[in-house]
Amino acid sequence: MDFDLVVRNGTVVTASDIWESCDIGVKEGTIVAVGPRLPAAPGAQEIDAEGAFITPGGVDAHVHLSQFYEATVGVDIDRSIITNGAIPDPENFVGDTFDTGTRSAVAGGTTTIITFASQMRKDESIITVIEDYHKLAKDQSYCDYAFHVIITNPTPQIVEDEFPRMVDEFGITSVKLYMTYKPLRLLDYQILDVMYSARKLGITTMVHAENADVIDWMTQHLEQKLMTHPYHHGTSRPPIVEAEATNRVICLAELMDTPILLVHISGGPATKHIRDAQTRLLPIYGETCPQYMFLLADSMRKGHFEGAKCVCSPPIREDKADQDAMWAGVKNGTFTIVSSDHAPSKFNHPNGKQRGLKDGNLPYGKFRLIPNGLPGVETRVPLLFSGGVLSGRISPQKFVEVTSTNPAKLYGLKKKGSIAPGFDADLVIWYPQAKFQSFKLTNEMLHHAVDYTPFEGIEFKNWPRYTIIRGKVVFSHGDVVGEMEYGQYIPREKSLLPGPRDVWLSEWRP
Ligand code: DUC
Ligand code: ZN
Ligand code: ZN
Ligand code: ZN
Repeated sequence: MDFDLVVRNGTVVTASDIWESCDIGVKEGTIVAVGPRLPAAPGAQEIDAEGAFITPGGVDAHVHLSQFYEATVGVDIDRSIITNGAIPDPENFVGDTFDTGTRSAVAGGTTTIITFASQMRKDESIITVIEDYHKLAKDQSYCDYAFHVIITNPTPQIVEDEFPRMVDEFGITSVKLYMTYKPLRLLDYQILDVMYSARKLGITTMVHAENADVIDWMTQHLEQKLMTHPYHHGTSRPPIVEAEATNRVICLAELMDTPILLVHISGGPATKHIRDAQTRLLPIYGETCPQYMFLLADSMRKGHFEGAKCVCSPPIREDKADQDAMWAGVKNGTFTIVSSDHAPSKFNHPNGKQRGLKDGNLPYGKFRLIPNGLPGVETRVPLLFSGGVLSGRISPQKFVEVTSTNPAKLYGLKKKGSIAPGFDADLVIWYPQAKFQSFKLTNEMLHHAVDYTPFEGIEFKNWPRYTIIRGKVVFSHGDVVGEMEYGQYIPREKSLLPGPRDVWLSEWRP
């Protein structure tokens, strides 16, 4: 057959199957054949997988690029000064823009990201926000990309008039909302406004579930006791804070009969609420992240301010039982997806200030002033492969399911997330295991624009050898060889996973 590319002799993994000695035939960026010894016409590019694993390109459904992070800091900010289109002060942005963030993505086997177009100003049209982010991303992305919209002010104009346009004109079928952070959070009343419209339109609502008042109260009392070291970021929001908000928003979603995804779940108690809801067949989905599977808070105690490198929300937990609950939740299906929540800022700012260390009076800073979020778009897939599959904790199929297939299905990326005819030829070819020399990660090996990784020193037993997007090699043997203009915007369909059940509480029916 006349293929453009044939990948030969791989161990091809999908979310359900493994085929050894398998070839993949690609024509015009699409997979057209999968099977043994595919006959290829001369002229086709050939890549020998040498028996190594071939997995679908990673789909990272939770990535922040070019996003103003000041709002995650515990101070009131004047949101009217913020615009998404222009970067007033790079220090106030997440560490990565589209070029560096997506370069990092492909170097770690991720071929599609879903990143956030974030409504910042109180009165801002989300159509303008989406257009602004399109400008930021256009010709600046090494990988394919799609958008979620963050809603911080769900006016009737937005939920009634702009949501339908968001779905129909832009192919955006998911929104994220926050239950915490003063400048971002929605009250329960507003969450219902979003859900009511989301249900009608087939939108999936992503929720950052933490109880804002508890966090504020705890933070204030910790500051009075001078417990302001970065480590105490976790003290200010123990697992029950996440569990309460998770349970509350599940109740709201049940009332509205609408699918939600609980983003970046970190603790066992919240996981249990999600599991219980799923057992009752509610369309409740869960996401966790590698930082909650691989890190524990103890490492944050070191140094005066070093712990700031691991400040994210929800926090990295101190109890191993929470970490174990993340792995159990991945294995038993409670977590539909594992995403990076890549939301970094530099540890050492160009202006000499350290990450959030804005109060020079305290040698260990104030955790309240540290922007929340970590880099991780490059390490997600290799961590799950090395620390999950090769360490015997999850099967190859489960790895594919949570890093690629499910995020594609959940968010309506119809041609992403599998290796089968008709799908985009987005592939990761790994090293043959016998040929791979394990190594310990250092930040210099990574391709983001951030000056640290929270996963420094972790051992990797494999790493993507080739990353291929729509039939084109974009990363090979440690080098990014793709071009920044190559990544395409992917308009999305509605979720392919189960949605509303048409079951109502009391006489309420919309
Ligand atoms: N939530 C995110 O999703 N990312 C970074 C910070 C946060 O709180
Ligand atoms: Zn969040
Ligand atoms: Zn302390
Ligand atoms: Zn996030």
